[in-house]
Amino acid sequence: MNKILVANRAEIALRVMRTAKKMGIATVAVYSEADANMPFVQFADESYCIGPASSSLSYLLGDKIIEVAKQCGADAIHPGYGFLSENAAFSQACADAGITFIGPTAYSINTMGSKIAAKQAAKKYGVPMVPGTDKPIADIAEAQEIAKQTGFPLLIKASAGGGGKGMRVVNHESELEEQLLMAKSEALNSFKDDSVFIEKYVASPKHIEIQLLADTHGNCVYLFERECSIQRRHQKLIEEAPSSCLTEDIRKAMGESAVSVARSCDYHGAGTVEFLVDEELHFYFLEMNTRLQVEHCVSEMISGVDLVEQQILVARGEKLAFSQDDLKINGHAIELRICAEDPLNNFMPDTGSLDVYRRPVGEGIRIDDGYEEGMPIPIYYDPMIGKLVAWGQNRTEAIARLSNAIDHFRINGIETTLPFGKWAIQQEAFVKGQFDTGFIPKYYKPELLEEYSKDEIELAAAIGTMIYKEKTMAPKALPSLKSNWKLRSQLR
Ligand code: MV4
Repeated sequence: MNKILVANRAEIALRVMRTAKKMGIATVAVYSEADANMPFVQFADESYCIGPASSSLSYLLGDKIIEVAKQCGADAIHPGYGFLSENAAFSQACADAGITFIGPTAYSINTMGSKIAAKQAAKKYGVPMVPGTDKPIADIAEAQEIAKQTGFPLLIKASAGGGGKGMRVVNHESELEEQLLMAKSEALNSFKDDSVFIEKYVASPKHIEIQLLADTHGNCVYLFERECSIQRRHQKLIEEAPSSCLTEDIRKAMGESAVSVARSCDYHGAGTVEFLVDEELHFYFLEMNTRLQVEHCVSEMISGVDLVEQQILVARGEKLAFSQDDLKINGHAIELRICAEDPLNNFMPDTGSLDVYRRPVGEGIRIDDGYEEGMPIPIYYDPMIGKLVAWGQNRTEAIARLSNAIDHFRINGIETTLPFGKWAIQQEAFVKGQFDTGFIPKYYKPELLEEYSKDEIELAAAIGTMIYKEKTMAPKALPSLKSNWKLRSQLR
């Protein structure tokens, strides 16, 4: 493997290219017209524009990207996350074109892409499941029969859904028929597949996922868990490794179950198995993500393994160079996603430019980002600017380092999730590690962030005074007081 084309953009494109360069492999960027000045385009050895800003006319054009790979002599394609990363047809098209897809086969993607097929495959390997069905619900009579076993509330989920899409809670028998019809029609509209299944509703679960690595020789290891319960609208905001609630026994049981899920679909490469964990620490298989995930960094930091490097080695056909017993958890890592979203306004995507963008530095701090100061955040794509990750010897040290790094991150020109992160990691429930997927709805109110912007308000007032003095005093008296600072309100 001599040249890798990265079929993605921004932070993950950079992340993949860094490892490729480290391994002495040449890199190719493909980019949209909106991304011409992005750091990943500059960083690549070669870059090709593949179309206009809209993803469907650029980053989602599999055939065009394969054509570019052929033309420039790339022998592999890394899809990153999102876009084409879990597209079975694209994995197959790469294989058919003689290009190595750095990811799983179409078979693995298809099996795990259908939640019903995934449950059927995993069940054969004895993976724990939420009580319910692993067959499409044919009619209301069948739904009523299943409801007798699960009780209420129950969940109707779309087989082609995932990540929270196409889920409906049914609280009472009387709503079942209506909800079933709605769920089916919604699934048909969204996914062109109206198959749905039913599960008992697990109240206030924790979301814990297991990072896996599998080679093409039948070896598979787990790189421990990530605690991802701090989410909003199925969008993760904070992830950490390890989880503070697992015992060694449960960690091992979950790891081994995750390996079974991988075996059930003949998996190779990096992948993640998601579990729901209830209050008694019972865990249940949810779904498998057949890609490198945004939050992979925390697993890298506690395991010392470069997951992209391993993806590349596996794609080359090499055997994993380590076994489960070689892997140990070292310290603790916490990641905050820095998104161009306004936590004071329902986390709505915020538009604008990074007028000021200064990264903190410090021991144990890793920043994976995709933009530089002065750049606009395009509206066409995911609003994530980057990720701030802190590692410490233990959870307390990781929290302290993350907190300090948030304080020293300067972003002006756009609202971000930084103040939310600062607030979240100071909450008693977070510090104690006693939280579940209900953390944000239970504790978060925008008003609570006000004290986190206080410093900024004071700073703005001080700058305002300075500008006022500059304007009113004799100009010659204060030649050095010219300020480049602008008030936030003027920037918006
Ligand atoms: C559930 C559940 C409760 N019971 N399944 C949401 C995303 C998708 N991967 C599955 N999800 C859930 N499935 C049963 N049987 C609750 C959720 C859920 C959730 C899961 C993980 C993280 C955040 C969540 C927020 C709301 C609901």
